[in-house]
This record gives sequence, C-alpha cells and structure tokens, in this order.
Amino acid sequence: MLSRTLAPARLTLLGRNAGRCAYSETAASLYDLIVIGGGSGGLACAKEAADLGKNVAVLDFVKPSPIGTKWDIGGTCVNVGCIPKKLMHQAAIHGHNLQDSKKYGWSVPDNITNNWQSLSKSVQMHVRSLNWGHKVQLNEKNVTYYNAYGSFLNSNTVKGTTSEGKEILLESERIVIAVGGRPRYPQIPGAKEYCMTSDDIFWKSEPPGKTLVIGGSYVGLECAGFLQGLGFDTTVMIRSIPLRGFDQQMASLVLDNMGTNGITIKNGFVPTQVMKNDDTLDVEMQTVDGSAKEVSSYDTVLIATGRDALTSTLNLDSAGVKLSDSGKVIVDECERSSANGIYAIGDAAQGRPELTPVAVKAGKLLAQRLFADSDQLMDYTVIPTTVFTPLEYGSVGLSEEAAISFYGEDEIEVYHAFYKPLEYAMAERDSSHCYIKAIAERGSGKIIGMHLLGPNAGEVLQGFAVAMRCGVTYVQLSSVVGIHPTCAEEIVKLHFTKRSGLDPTVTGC
Ligand code: FAD
Ligand code: NA7
Repeated sequence: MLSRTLAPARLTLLGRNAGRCAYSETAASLYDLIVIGGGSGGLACAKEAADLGKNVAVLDFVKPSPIGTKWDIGGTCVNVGCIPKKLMHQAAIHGHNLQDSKKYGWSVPDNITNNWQSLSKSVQMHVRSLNWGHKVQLNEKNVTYYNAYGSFLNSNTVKGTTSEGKEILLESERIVIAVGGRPRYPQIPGAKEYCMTSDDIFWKSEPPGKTLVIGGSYVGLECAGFLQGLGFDTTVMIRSIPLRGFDQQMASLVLDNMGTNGITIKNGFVPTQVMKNDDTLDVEMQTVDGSAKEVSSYDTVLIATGRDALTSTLNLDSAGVKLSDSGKVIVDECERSSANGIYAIGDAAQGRPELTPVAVKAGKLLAQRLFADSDQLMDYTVIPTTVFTPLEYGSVGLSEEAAISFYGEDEIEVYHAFYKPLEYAMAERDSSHCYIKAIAERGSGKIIGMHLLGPNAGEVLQGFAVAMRCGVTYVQLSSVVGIHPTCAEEIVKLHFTKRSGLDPTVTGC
C-alpha cells in the first residue's frame, strides 16, 4: 500500500471536484487512479474508472504553441484535430454544394465566398462547448480535475504544476500516461518563428490567405483540402510519397483529385528556410536531391511534418518507464509500461494507430481491466479510418501493397470499380476519382482490405468495417442487396477483378 507520509516541499492543492476547490494540505492526495492527460484516451479511461466507483484524478495542461495558441481540456481531437478539422471540411463541402445547387434549380450568386472570421468563430464556439461538456462530465462523475502539468517523482507519485508555478503531489498505485503528441517542426530557420501547424490554424482569427502546406500525409492533405475548398490559394509540398502507410493507388487518386480541384502539388520538394518579408513569408525550397532551388511567397505556411509524443518532460526515468526510439512509451498488449502500475494509451503509446476512437476504446478497456475484473484486451487490428480530403478516402484492413507482401500476389483477389455518384451526375461534377477496392484472400474469399474514395466515405465504410470484423467473405458481400441509388451499393455490386484486366467502370444503374 502507498503511504501518505511524503514530505512535499511546497504544496498548493488545485483540484476542482464537484465545483469545489478543495485543498490546502501538505500531504500528497491519494487516488485509485491518476491519469496524466485529459484528451480522448485519458478522459475515457478516467470516466470509466469513476463509473466503476473509483477515486480518480486527471491532470490536463496545454503548453502554448510556439506562436502562442492555447486551448482547454479535451486534447488534440476536440481542440486542434478531428472536430475543428471536420467542421472546416464540412464548410468546404457546403461551398461545393452551393455551386452544385444551381443545377438543382436554386438561384445562387456566381461569386459565393466564405467568411473565415465567421467560420472560425463558429468552430471555436463549438470547441468551447465541448471543453465545457468535458468539465461538466468530470464534475458529475466526481473525477478530480487538475489544470496542471504532470510529471513523475517516482513510480507512484506525480507532481502537478500549474501555469502560476504552484505544485501539488498526487499518489496512486495505478497511473495512466495519456499525454498525446504535438506537431514536429523541421529543423530549418524560420520554422518555429513564422510558421503555424494544425495547433494554430483552427484558432487563427485572420484569413490564412495564400497558403503553403508542408507535408504529404493525413494532416497536411486534409488541411490543404479544406483551405482550398474555402477559397484560399493552396499549395502542398510533398517530399516523397503521399499518405505513407495507406494504399498507394488510393493515395495517388486522392492527390490527383486535389490537383483537379485547384490545389498546387509540389512533389519532391523540401523546405530549407522561411523568411519574413513585410506581410508575406518567403519560403526557400529545394528538390530532395538538391538539384533545383526556388523561393516562393505565401501569406501562411502550415507545417504538417509529423507529431512527437509529449513524453520528454514527464521525468519518466524516475519512474522506470522505458521509451522507444521515437519517444513513445513501450507497452505490452495490456497497455502496461516497463514500470509496475504505470500504463500508456493513445498517441503516446508505441505502435498504436493515432486515432481518437482507438485511444478512447483502449482507455475504457484498461479501466475495466484494472477495476472490473475484465480480461478484454484492445484489438488493434481491422481499424477503420477516413482521410477527410475534399473527396473522402475511407479505409479498413490491409492496403493492396500490404496484402501482396503478406499473402503474395497470387493469393489475393482485388475487386474494384470506378463509379459515378448520382449526385455528381446531375451537377456534372468530375467523378473520375470515385473508386472502390475490396481485397480478398483468394482461397477463403475473406475480405482483408476495403478502400473507398467518394462522398461520405467515412459514413459508408463504418458498417462495412463491422462486416470485416465478423470475417465477411466476397461471396457474402455480393449476396447483399444494395440500397439504390447510393454510393455504398457499389461495394456490394463489385464484380470486376484486377486480374481480369477488364475496364472496371460502372455503367448504367
Ligand atoms: P490527446 O488527445 O492529444 O490528449 C493529450 C492531452 O494531454 C492534451 O490535452 C495535452 O495537452 C495533455 N498533456 C500532455 N502532457 C501533459 C502533462 N505532462 N500533464 C498534463 N497534461 C498533459 N483522429 C481521428 O480518429 N479522426 C480524425 O479525423 C482525426 N483528425 C485529426 C486531425 C488532426 C489535425 C490531428 C492533429 C489529429 C487528428 N486525429 C484524428 C488524431 C486524434 O486527435 C488523436 O489520435 C487523439 O487525440 C489522441 O488522443 P490521446 O488521448 O492519446 O491524446
Ligand atoms: P505523418 O503521418 O508522420 O506524416 C508526416 C509527413 O510530413 C510525411 O508526408 C513526411 O514525408 C513529411 N515530412 C516529414 N518531415 C519532413 C521534412 N523535414 N520536410 C518535408 N516533409 C517532411 O504526420 P501527420 O502530421 O500528417 O499525421 C500524424 C498523425 O496525426 C496521423 O497519424 C493522424 O492520425 C493524426 P515522408 O513520407 O516521411 O517522406
């Protein structure tokens, strides 16, 4: 058992529980569970443990970004990730639909424009309502919330430090690290001084104007997509391949579609310097092999070159927690770190898909294993996700490349189709990138990967992910009657194989 006989040098208690500021003692507060990080995973774990009757503390603290953006409880997803991103994506879709609506008989002016101030204000208000909702929920569940930065003193003592430098000590036999990550900056002059990241863009009050997005992955392509959709001249700089880790045929269709939508793609370039020039930013860039250099001016430069787990300031050595080379907490299948009683979930844990529902589920299951005699582990396989580019790309299971390398080309069958969404037909929208691919094991027919590029891909693919978890085969998939006229029905109608070499373009109804 833990003792309460620590001798903290200076303790000011900061907890807010059930609306009360409750403390002014000199001993550490004892909890059944301490969670460091009040984001997707940490809050889910804390609330589940509280529902199981446990005495839980959550520490959440946001250090401002290099250009000073800060936000409240809820973590990346709520404040600077999924939620504001999806809302801005939705705003861009509204613009597109307004243009289409003329074909549907609506009178719409030719030059419709988006008001960034108004959009960002609405987005920020929604985010603040979620911050408030999280605080209310913690309150209702009697979870003690500390707006304090947590670090370890030893394997069962955490020190919380507030923005005013006040300190508190907390003790528990069980501590969960759920600190997430923050954007990584390239080591070039001007990056931190003049550029912004996804931590800033949603909180920017002035319109971004002509924007360069650096980075060809998930975050970079999504941000570039909504910025262009909102009417800003947008360029994406990609140093090697787009959407590393995703199916590369799908990734190149995503990129082609973005190019068709008017986004400039600078392939094979890296930035070397960002300089301030009156009101604009001059970006010096060169090809990856250094053979060509150029300088271009932008109003905003948005860096999306990856994220680092926030583990370096947790004083993990004092607790015996080991990190991987990439700075993430090494965990086993039970989310246990190398230190007894210390666990890690979400983006800060090694080898976990960096997705909100993954962190949430892992957090809930961990609390159930710790406090409700559950032995259910988190299953990190067959996790669906969607990249919210202008044309959404939903994916679950293996990419074609991964399926080939795992099974061999002769052992898989790829069913595919180019299709035309009905809503595109009347609006005369380009549908040349609307494409579906289902990859099956050739022997059993079991579907091992599904990829959809089209409107509402996230909504469509969720149900198919359920089928995949149940081990659906191609024969079962094709036995289902479609819902007509939808894009989703094209998945159950797939019949052309890549092997056949036939044109997979869907014609007729
Ligand atoms: P976080 O949500 O990052 O929470 C960690 C919290 O801990 C933060 O509040 C942090 O400030 C705090 N903290 C850190 N260190 C300390 C400390 N020492 N003491 C106290 N508090 C600390 N995922 C999806 O599923 N769908 C999407 O559409 C999607 N879009 C995204 C878009 C963007 C732009 C980004 C950046 C991410 C997106 N993600 C998306 C990923 C998703 O946001 C993360 O996977 C998820 O938030 C991870 O949850 P977490 O609990 O591990 O960490
Ligand atoms: P990712 O997925 O790590 O991708 C980073 C991208 O940035 C990728 O295209 C990299 O190219 C590129 N990159 C990395 N360093 C540089 C430099 N120095 N110069 C130019 N380009 C660079 O990060 P994201 O931020 O997109 O997403 C992280 C997670 O957040 C993601 O999993 C989501 O769930 C949310 P490379 O492929 O290495 O050549």
